[in-house]
Amino acid sequence: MSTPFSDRAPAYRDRLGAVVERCLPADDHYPARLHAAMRYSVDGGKRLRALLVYAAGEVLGLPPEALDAPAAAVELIHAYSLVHDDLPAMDDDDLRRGRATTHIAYDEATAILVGDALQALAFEVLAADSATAAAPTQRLRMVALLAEAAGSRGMVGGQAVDLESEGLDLNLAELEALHIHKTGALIRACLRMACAAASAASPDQIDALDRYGKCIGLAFQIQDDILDIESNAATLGKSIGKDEAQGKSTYPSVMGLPAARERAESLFSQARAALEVFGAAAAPLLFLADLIQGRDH
Ligand code: GRG
Repeated sequence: MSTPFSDRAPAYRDRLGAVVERCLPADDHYPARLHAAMRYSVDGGKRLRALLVYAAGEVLGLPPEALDAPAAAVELIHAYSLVHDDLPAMDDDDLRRGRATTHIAYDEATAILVGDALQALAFEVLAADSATAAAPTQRLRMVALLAEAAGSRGMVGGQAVDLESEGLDLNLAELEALHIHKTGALIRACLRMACAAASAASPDQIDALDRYGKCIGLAFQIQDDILDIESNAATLGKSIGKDEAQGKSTYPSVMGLPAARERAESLFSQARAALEVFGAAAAPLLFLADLIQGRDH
């Protein structure tokens, strides 16, 4: 690819939007209100996880048609996690992606069902989206990878520990384990699913992308902790200062703001270094490391 990935990122976001739109039942499809609420919940967002899937695919020499299902599936899982995280029983938030959270715009029961249905849809898309060019064995591998990352040994497990830990002072190792599960696992799965779609990926390449995903995933959450203190609701599109209000341990609270920044910077450097095996072909993922590192929301 001769043009920089930054030029193609908007087209990938549009592509992802079209894939999701194709996979979501129409707003007037029975039951209409649930489908409208699902669409409402998936709309917006930076689509960073989908971009990671497409960028990793480019690095591995894959066409986007091979990656549409995993890109859409990870965004559907991510959207479900945000809807459930915002519920009164969890983070109890009324603002997400710059507008009312799903349980405020609709109601709590609908928001629970939206999350349930988005999760099921993610696996349906991976298994059966006929427009995606993937062999049955590749789809099966992607289903297993996403299920592990989203479930109790990944994101849901991290969320459970996060809720149990409110009001407790976690040490750094405990906090890191929580973040690696809650946020890191799904981000890491983006890279792992792209590898699953690439039958020619070597063990070295798979290992390099996994190390990149692990570092980016943890750095992403440390940044989130920092933005929760330093940003504002208008920029973030969600409430701020919640970690402290809920008595949550964060990187800044455990190690101080300057050390938290240094830790994130070091992880971004490690992520970039992991890509050396790809030479110039690593450019799309290097761009995303810059984009994520420089994000303000
Ligand atoms: C409720 C099962 C369940 C899981 C929740 C990921 C998560 C686990 C909760 C989200 C809480 C949160 C705000 C975590 C910080 C990291 C994060 C996932 C931020 C949101 O991701 P972005 O910035 O969001 O990529 P957009 O809206 O751009 O897609």
